[in-house]
Amino acid sequence: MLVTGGAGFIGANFVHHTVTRRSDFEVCVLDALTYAGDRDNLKEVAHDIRFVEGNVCDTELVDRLVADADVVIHFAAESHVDNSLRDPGPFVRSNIIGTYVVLEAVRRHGRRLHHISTDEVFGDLELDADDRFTEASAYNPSSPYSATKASSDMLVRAWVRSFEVAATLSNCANNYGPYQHPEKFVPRQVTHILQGRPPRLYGTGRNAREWTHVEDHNDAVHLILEKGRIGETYLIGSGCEVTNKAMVELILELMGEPVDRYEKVPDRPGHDLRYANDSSKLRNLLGWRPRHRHLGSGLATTIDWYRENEWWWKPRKEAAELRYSELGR
Ligand code: NAD
Ligand code: TDX
Repeated sequence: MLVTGGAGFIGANFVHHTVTRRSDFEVCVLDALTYAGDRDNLKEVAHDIRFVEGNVCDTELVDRLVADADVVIHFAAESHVDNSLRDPGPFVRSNIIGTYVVLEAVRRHGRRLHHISTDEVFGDLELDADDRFTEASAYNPSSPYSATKASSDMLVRAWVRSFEVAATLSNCANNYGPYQHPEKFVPRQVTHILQGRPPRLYGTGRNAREWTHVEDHNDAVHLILEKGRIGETYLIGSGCEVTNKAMVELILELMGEPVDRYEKVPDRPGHDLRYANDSSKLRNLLGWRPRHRHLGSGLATTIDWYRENEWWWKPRKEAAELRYSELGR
């Protein structure tokens, strides 16, 4: 199994999951080790995998690694909306060109591909409504990040239809869990609190997200690999939808702080209002059930992980906060 982006947050958790639960797979990770990827994230499984430092845009390298694999899981991407607003270039290169390079290699060698994507490709939903994205929702991305992820999905769909590439796709809601970069919402707030600083809430805090534990995301990816139908898309979401304000309050409460001890900061330009996935296709056809159905307990173990792994997040946080200070957020 070739795992692109396997040194990032979700990819590294996927590699841990695969090594510990699926001894039938030999895992090779391809990762460019951008600011978001680190071999530290794979330290515990370093002896069980092959690691190749390289870029998914490198045609020759990707061709060689895909030739050696039976199946490719494509996580590699630039993943942070705020960074895409500062500089969209790396997003266009890694997310669009990178996916094109992977697709062409998979086509040449007749390999199975699973493409990892996001619910952000559908744009956003109205606040205070109860509708959800489905596999049939129209693509309507808002940010440079989501536009490049939408482009990558479109490429995968076209390669399935035109070249009969054996690919499946999944679009997951917001993830949380260990090894998530402190630029992202949950680890940013948790590590702020651990440093005695108030969390930072964008705009009104009414924007809502559906929070899915990374282990549940990765369970779904393995299920789709085993039982998914080629060419199909599956939406992944826990059903735990909360406003950002409620999420900050929950984190503060779990960490024993007053729930109003947060700061409001200027909003993200073009900030998507609400995301929520209807994952009934995945639940009904493939039998997926999230293990972490209770947001409070999933968050509590995640908070513990950050409490115990300051060595991991501290240097990353300093760099991320420098980028945020330039944006006034
Ligand atoms: P991340 O930023 O933590 O990790 C991305 C990894 O990809 C890093 O290890 C990085 O070094 C690597 N990478 C980036 N560009 C590369 C390139 N050109 N060549 C090789 N490697 C490269 O991201 P994440 O949160 O783990 O997201 C992984 C995937 O899941 C992405 O495709 C993202 O769009 C998708 N996704 C993320 C979420 C979420 O909440 N984080 C939700 C849904 C979907
Ligand atoms: O400090 C913050 N304060 C705040 O209010 C940060 C970092 C974020 N926010 C808000 C913005 C969003 O409404 O919290 C929400 C979550 O923010 P992010 O963690 O940046 O996630 P989001 O923009 O929703 O995108 C995430 O989910 C979908 C991932 O980063 C994407 O990779 C994934 O595709």
